Amino acid sequence: MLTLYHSPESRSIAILSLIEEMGIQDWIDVRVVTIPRMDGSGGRDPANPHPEGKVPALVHDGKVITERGAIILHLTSLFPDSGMAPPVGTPDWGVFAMWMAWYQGVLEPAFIMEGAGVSHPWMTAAIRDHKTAVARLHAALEKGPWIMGAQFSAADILLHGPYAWFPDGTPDDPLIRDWVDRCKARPASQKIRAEDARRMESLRAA
Ligand SMILES: N[C@@H](CCC(=O)N[C@@H](CS)C(=O)NCC(=O)O)C(=O)O
Repeated sequence: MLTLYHSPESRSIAILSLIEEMGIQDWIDVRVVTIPRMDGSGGRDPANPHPEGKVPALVHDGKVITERGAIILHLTSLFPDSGMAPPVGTPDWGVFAMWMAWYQGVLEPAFIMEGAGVSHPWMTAAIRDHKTAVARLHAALEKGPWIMGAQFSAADILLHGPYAWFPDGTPDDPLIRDWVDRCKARPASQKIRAEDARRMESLRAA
């Protein structure tokens, strides 16, 4: 049994979009939980099994899986016919797994560091900076039109996320901006975002 813990308008929307793109909605029970929000609203939800009270959390037969990259690897491996990732064990799958790890370990931290105006030699040595990460994105998209090449994949869902949320933080690079727009224009993304906005409204009204 698979259960996804989700909170509206948060990082877990990437997993909802993935589920929609994969067409595996019938296999996953989605539970909406609250999280503490930056504006002081919300709060940790005792129903959420994430060890830090965050979202997303995927529970598979009692095992708790957190971190979007890991959840994406798990779901795309469990449902290999969905077309959202290369076949497990192929060189392309290795590249796909690389993008998952690179997002979590490099792109998002570098994006946050830039937004926070923080720089430190230890951070720069370990993860470089947003500009360097953007150069890598640009190089992948030059071969594009998607991160993995000709085919849209879960790598696009994960990697375009911060730019979809924070347009002001999106690099002034037509290749990247057009890619973000293409990701946002996907019917699955539009549907999930509209549903999520409604969920957020009812949460605020509650
Ligand atoms: N590294 C995690 C980050 C998860 C995360 O930070 N989620 C935010 C939502 S956008 C959250 O749950 N925040 C609530 C909190 O900080 O307690 C991932 O990629 O899944």
